[in-house]
Amino acid sequence: MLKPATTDIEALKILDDRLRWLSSWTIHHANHVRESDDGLKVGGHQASCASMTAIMAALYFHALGPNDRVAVKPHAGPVLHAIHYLLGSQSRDALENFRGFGGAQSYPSRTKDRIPVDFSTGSVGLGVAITLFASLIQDYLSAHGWLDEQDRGRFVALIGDAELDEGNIYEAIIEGAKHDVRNLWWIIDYNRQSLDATSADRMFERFDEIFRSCGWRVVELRYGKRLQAALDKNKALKAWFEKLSNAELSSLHYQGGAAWRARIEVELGKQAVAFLSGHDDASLANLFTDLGGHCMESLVEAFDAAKDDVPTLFIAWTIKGFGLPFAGHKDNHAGLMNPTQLASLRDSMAVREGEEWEPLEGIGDNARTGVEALLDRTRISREKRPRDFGSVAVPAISAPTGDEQSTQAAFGRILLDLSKGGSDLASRIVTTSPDVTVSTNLGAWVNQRGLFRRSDMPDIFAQAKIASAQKWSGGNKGQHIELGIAESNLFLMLAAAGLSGDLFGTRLFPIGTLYDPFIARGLDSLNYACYQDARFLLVATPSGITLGPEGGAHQSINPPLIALGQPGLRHYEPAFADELAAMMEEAFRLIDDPSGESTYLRLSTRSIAQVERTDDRWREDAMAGGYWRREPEENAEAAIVAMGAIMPEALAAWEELKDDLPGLGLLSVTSPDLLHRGWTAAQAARWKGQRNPSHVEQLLSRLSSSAGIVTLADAAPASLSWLGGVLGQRVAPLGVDRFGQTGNLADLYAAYRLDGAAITEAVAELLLPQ
Ligand SMILES: Cc1ncc(C[n+]2csc(CCOP(=O)(O)OP(=O)(O)O)c2C)c(N)n1
Ligand SMILES: [Mg+2]
Repeated sequence: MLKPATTDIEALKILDDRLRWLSSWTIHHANHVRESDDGLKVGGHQASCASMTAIMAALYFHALGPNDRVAVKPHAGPVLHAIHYLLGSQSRDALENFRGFGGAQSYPSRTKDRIPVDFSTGSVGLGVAITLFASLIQDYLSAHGWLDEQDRGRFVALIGDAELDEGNIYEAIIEGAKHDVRNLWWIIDYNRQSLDATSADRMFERFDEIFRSCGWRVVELRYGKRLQAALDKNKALKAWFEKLSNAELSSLHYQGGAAWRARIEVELGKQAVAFLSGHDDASLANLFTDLGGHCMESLVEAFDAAKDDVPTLFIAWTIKGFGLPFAGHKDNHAGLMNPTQLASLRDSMAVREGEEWEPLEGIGDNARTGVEALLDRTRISREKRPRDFGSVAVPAISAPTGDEQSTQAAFGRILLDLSKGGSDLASRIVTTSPDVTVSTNLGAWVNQRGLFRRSDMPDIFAQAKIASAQKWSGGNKGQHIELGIAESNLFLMLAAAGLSGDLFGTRLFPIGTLYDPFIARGLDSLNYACYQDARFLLVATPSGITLGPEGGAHQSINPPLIALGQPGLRHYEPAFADELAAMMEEAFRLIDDPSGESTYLRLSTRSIAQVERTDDRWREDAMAGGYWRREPEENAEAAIVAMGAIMPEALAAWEELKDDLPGLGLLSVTSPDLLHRGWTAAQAARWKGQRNPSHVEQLLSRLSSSAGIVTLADAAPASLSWLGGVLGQRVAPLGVDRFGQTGNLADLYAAYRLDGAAITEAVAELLLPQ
């Protein structure tokens, strides 16, 4: 009778071959078989796929449970598609259309692929780190009673070794160590090659040390069973093998058995005679490719042995392009087999011509039953998780009272009120900040709701009765996750928390705060969060030169332009507290709306006189991107358009100029982003015959077609200058286009031309004959 374990190992080996074949074929088909209309190279990474088919076979068909979530090395996407193809959850159509419009995506995509993709990947390093934050969110949900024990899982990242150069990985593991992160498996496809060439040897065994010092278990899978046995028998051979540099090793793998023999003969002489005489060239090459990451027994053993929750780094040695003709060649990253090479791989895999897509093609009858049984038993989800986590009521949010307020202070007050209100929404808010909790006004919220820690953290200062405005104790019911100063981590945390519904079936409302200029520090992580449709509220404050004495290093200039070009993120910039309240309400609604998005609020520390409203009419327009703060007369010849914290200057200039310029309007822009989007969407709709003018067109059509507009923003002038393109009106854009400096507001606004004098000059230039 066969032992079941042996059967599984054999079946896994067969599946490893199937994955190597199907991933190679999918890429080949897209490049060499499918018709090309435009002659563009399609591309794909056969070598990067072949490198980790054994690892992925062992993982998906053996180790993963139904709740485990995986971030797949981006250029191994075709292997993931092949896995789902074998499981019946990926269609042949999608594979035939790999990298085509609507086909299987080049890099796994949560939103665009039809198979369940837990985390999108593409920008290397980020997919790795998001798993760590997702694991923290899992602990957060468990601690708050939102996730049952049986629904918890492990978070796995499949990593290219060159990804380890991305600094965001180390920022993440440092943060993870502080939070005692667990249930992580990071598996390195250690093929010692990157995109350009073989990787530097000098980091050898350094990665282990770095991870160990952050509390990780490191498991190195250097040799497969056969190679281990051979090297154990011959110490000289082992020592020699282990001294080979990455480049030497790869070049030998590429050259094959004869090259191994020649090198060993020269360098080991008598010490290796017996060893060499026991192998012909083919068996030598085969033996030396038996590295840990290609040895099914070693992989299964290692995964089986790591079932506790200690975060574990597996370093699985592999050969880039394993089993393919360019295995080990330093230039193989984007290498594609030619049709002859592909045909020979096909023959070696016993795949009949014409049957290339047949899932279990080439598997003999005896083995087939075992393979099918293993596929049946595979525990990963075959379907995308339904979006059925219900919706959360968003209560009306009212503006804090006070004649003079800054938007930053109002933000803190609104959160405090929410906290005291005790709504379902408030219990689902999780705040996070990279060491700027207090200075972005989250303090009062944290005093109410506490820091999140898996184990209790006393506030030592409070215990010692030292006076402080800030309570700083933590426990497992806390709702604020404090991060170190690493903005990339903030965005990855927002990404993970913002996917809590999709990943865990419970919607959280994540709010992250940071200083506006430091958005740029984590920009790719922010883009990454938006790319996979994570939902959150980003509050960036302080902002602009309105920050005054803090100076140029902290005064942001271009984030509104970043937001203008960032899909999935809505920029709002309020001037007054009531606008902010409406925006926060909208932002929460958008988090929960299946077709919503994330929101970026750009706030300020400048306290300004609030408006008295006589009605609510401004609100709808403000939420759409702008409203007339001072209505223009029909066909007015001039308007001031202003955004955010410099509204007092705009209002004062309006007062000053209104008598000389009858009918002068003052447009308050609350979101250049929304106005611009509406404008381009309306244009696109017009091409399809729909004639509804966009909000910005409606607003500006109140002015004469030759009107002059002065735009004013404490930001890059291009944030608003484009308004002139909407109806062809003339624009004088005021804003900040040089680095800021220290100073009081009057001095700074004068120096950077944001004051009344600048507005008057700009209006004059537009309207008076020169
Ligand atoms: C942030 C980022 N920079 C650059 C790239 C381009 N790129 C894609 S793969 C790669 C090298 C990958 O090497 P490795 O991680 O070792 O993967 P392998 O293909 O060897 O498995 C690079 C530089 C990218 N995808 N993301
Ligand atoms: Mg590599």
